[in-house]
Amino acid sequence: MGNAPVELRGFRIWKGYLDGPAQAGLVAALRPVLKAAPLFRPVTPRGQAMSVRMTSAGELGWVTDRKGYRYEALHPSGTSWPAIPDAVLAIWAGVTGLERMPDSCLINYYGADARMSLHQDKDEEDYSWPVVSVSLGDDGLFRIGNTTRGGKTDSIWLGSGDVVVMGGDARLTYHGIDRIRFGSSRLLPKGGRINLTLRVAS
Ligand code: MD3
Ligand code: FE
Repeated sequence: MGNAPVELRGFRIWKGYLDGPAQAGLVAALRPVLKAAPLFRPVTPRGQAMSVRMTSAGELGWVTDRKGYRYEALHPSGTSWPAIPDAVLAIWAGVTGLERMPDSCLINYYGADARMSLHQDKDEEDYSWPVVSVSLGDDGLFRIGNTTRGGKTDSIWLGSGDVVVMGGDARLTYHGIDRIRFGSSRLLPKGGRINLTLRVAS
């Protein structure tokens, strides 16, 4: 679906990969996932509450608390994470062409004042697998840096239905979300931005 991808610092960005009905279908598929595994507000190892709320689907979910950043088989409430919806797996297959499916789908929710500072994704066992991001709802200003801290960065607005693939040399690039344009989309009834991050964690 959609146009050919744009390449930025090794990131493959598919603008409008999902059309309106596909985005709405994805939100509908996420509803039971969020009901079974409610969003929670994670705390960094240093005890700082994150502004993004999150939960996961799949065999493993990414969590952070005083004990550190890691993947866990259980939601903080003690229940297993729900399965990754087929519509989400179809996006992974479509943009990566891989037979191996992700074992983790992190669901990040950004309210009006949420952001995510520049970081690398380094908690996975094998960095040769790509990471795929799906944006839904309000626009988010995505910043891409380098494989080491510092240096020049590029920024790009990610809108609802955009899909980003990061693989190869770009897999360990610093990235983050500076801010969202709250209310820019009508996809989510209460506004905000959802980002799905698909990964092979182990
Ligand atoms: C990084 N989330 O949860 S996804 C994260 O929009 C995270 O919620 C941001 O960074 C968000 O770790 C950005 C965009 C993205 C896409 C592909 C990647 C980040 C990536 C591939 C490798 C590393
Ligand atoms: Fe990340």
